[in-house]
Amino acid sequence: MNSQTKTIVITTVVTVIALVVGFILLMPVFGPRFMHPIMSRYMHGNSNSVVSNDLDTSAERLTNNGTFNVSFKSELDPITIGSMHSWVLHVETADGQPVERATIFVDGGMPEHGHGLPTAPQVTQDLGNGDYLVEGLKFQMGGWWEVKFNITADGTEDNVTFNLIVGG
Ligand SMILES: [Cu+2]
Repeated sequence: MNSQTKTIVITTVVTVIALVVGFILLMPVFGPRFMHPIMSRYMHGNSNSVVSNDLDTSAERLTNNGTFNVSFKSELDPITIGSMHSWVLHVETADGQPVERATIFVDGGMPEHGHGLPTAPQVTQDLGNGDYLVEGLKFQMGGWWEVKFNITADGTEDNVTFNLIVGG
């Protein structure tokens, strides 16, 4: 083989290796979004069995800094895929006193897929006695969802995350 052929072969091999290595390295960055439509069925089947063992899916949890004890009741039980519905969120102090006039923001998504909620749920009513109406919740696919609440009352802010397995 002459030197020109050698150069072409080496260049080709190096380019292919660079592309393969680059693709593998970038998978964690682009993987969840890129693969979502193609792989979602496989990932959901997979994620259900993986996360259900040690995931805390209780409907009552203490906020991250222990400020509030928060629980929810879903209008839909069990929660079905793709159904718009509401929750009633109940907020208490750590020692059980209802927290009224709180400011609450809702966020969430699917941690394993790197996407957020398909809707923008909001607290639309302070029902009194520490109860708040959360409207506009929807989970458009089965699997592990997180629903997060940012709660501020009497100048103290804290956060809580609920885990849901939608669609069993
Ligand atoms: Cu998803």
